[in-house]
Parts: sequence; C-alpha cells; structure tokens
Amino acid sequence: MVIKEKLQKAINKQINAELYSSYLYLSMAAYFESMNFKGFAHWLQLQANEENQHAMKFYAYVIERGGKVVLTEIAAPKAEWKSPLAAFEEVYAHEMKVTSLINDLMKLAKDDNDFATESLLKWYVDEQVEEEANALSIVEKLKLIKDSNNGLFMLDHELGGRK
Ligand code: OFO
Repeated sequence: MVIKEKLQKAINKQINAELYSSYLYLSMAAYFESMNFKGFAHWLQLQANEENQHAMKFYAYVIERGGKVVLTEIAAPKAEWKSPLAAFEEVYAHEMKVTSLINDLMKLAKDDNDFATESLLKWYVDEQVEEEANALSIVEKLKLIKDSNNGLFMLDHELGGRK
C-alpha cells in the first residue's frame, strides 16, 4: 500500500531533522577538534554518522512504500559552545526534541492506521531511549568533573574509545 501524502510529508521533514542532527554533531566535533579534545570529537563524529544513517533509514522506507523523498535546506548549526558541558547539554536537549518529533510521527501513523510505519517508528522510539541516555550520562559526568582538567582528559580518553 502506497504511503499517504500527509505521512510522507512528515517523514520527509524528519529526514531533514535527522540530517540537521548530523550536521549539528559534526559542528560540535569540529568545535572539540579546535580545542584538541580528540576523544569528544571522535564520539560526536560517530554520532553524526549515526544520524545520517537515521535519515537514510527513513529515506529507504519512503521509497520502499512508493513515496518520493524531497530534500530541503538544512539549517546551519552553531559553531561554538561556551564549554564541553554546554555542548553536551545541547546534545541532550536536542535528543529530547527529536524524541518528541518521533512521538508526533507515531501519533500520525496511528491515526492513519499505517501499521508498517508504526513498526518502523518503533525502532526509532527505542533508539531515542538510548540516544537520550547516552547524552545524559555524558552531561552528568561533565557536571561532576566541573573545571578539572584531569577529569576532562580522562573523559576525552573514554569517549575516544567509542566504536
Ligand atoms: Fe536520530 O537520533 Fe539523534 O537526533
């Protein structure tokens, strides 16, 4: 069954949101690179790649359901943050926003009785739980670390090990 116009439009919008997430995290990676925090930068670069995969999963789905992907302009992300903590607080806030976008899509799919889209979105609902938890755990560590250079270097090392 071909995907309905309204849902197709909403998923296209979500593709843009996922690509924006990717762009935002890549910009944060560049910010950490500029401060020589290679581990934070590595973590964020992998996160940017993941966001790109989230977009591509929706991309493939729209096509599979006989719809058309329409790409729109991606907003420019910020380039500077006032501290590592400020950057990761933004990651966490951004992920909560994305969760609410996914929840809105789920409501739309349910209203349409589009069970296939519901099934796809279930994957994103679960993924968001993980995304929020990962961001929050880094925020909490950064809060404990405060201004300790030692702590920052240790966390940088830890995040550099992300596979
Ligand atoms: Fe796509 O999960 Fe983050 O934004």
